[in-house]
Amino acid sequence: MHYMAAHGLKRARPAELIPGTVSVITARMDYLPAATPTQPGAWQALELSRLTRPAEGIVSVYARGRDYHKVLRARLQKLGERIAAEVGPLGHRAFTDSAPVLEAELAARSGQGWRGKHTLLLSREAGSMFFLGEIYVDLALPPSEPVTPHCGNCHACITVCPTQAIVAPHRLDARRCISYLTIEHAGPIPLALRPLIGNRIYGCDDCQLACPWNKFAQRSALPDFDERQGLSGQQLVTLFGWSEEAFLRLTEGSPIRRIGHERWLRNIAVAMGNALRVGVAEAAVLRASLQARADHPSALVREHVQWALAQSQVL
Ligand code: B12
Ligand code: SF4
Ligand code: SF4
Repeated sequence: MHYMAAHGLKRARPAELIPGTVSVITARMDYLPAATPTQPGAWQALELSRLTRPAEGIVSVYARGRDYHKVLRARLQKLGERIAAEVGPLGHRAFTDSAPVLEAELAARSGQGWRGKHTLLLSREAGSMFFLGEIYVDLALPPSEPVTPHCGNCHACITVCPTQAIVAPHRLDARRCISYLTIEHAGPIPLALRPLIGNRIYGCDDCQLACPWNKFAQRSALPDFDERQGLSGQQLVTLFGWSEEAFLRLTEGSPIRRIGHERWLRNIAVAMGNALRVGVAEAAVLRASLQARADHPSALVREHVQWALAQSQVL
């Protein structure tokens, strides 16, 4: 994530990124798939139950459908054009995680919600299961007001975090966060953190699953975030068996594609090692599947496979 340091204060100063910017229009877009159970608390219970099946891989909810960068940015760009059609010539640029922009902070200051203790933006109407995006415009708009925070004495997200990555309220040590380790981090996953990752193979939702406000999380109005076949409830051995060609085909248009086949195998090997350590009925199949990748051309994959195989001997 060195791009964050590289851009320095440009991230906090919109007019340095896009000269002429005087206002920022912020937006949030819900992403729970349409098929998510509607009873209060039911979707979190369903997601948490996946943690009790260690031979299954968990892909975080936001990544099971189409890549949000494309979906949200295209819609914001269209919105900018429609505003321009109404108000006359308008300089406008849409972003969603596509430029050095402090999205959560802009959203908080403009009243989309408050920053939860897990650092994400949170709203009384929609929990935190939404993406953020914005349009930088060269038009002076009346500013909207921030909302009051509603975390109170709750610290459920801090307590539940498997790696204790939320080191204090509103402070995240990204180096410990499973989302960082499985998505952004390129090298070997630190040994001490591997057992804590469990069966999470892409991203992590735990701090959001624990959050009481997420009983108000909303379903997406779009089909784009509907789950793709094979991305949830899937056995680790099946996902580990994907060839590079299958990985590229099955993750076309999905955010997962960005991590590449090598990191995909690295992540799944960690989850397989964790399943072997806790002892699962599928142990023999898991070991055979790992053995089949023991000579993989990537040293990174080989090392994680060796680690995973060694886990069955720990007890
Ligand atoms: C880097 C990044 C990560 C990193 C670090 C996360 C973090 N909390 O910092 C990692 C890889 C760990 C990560 C994980 C996730 N991420 Co992320 N991530 C980002 C990204 C690209 C930048 C965030 C960032 O700048 N962090 C750096 C810290 C230091 O900044 P900050 O806490 O926001 O702000 C502090 C400082 O900037 C300072 N500050 C504020 N204003 C100013 C002004 C000035 C002048 C100065 C000097 C300082 C300052 O005070 C703030 C409070 O301490 C944003 C998109 C974006 N461009 O904003 C998405 C984003 C935050 N992620 C998102 C999501 C969905 C996730 C995950 C849920 C994905 C998943 N399921 O695995 C997890 C959640 C983990 C968590 N608890 O945060 C969404 C959040 C939506 C929401 N509801 O809030 C975002 C907004 C992407 C999007 N467009 O929707 N992410
Ligand atoms: S995403 Fe997971 S690892 Fe990261 S802070 Fe939240 S609970 Fe912790
Ligand atoms: S779990 Fe509790 S402390 Fe954490 S963000 Fe939600 S309400 Fe705030």
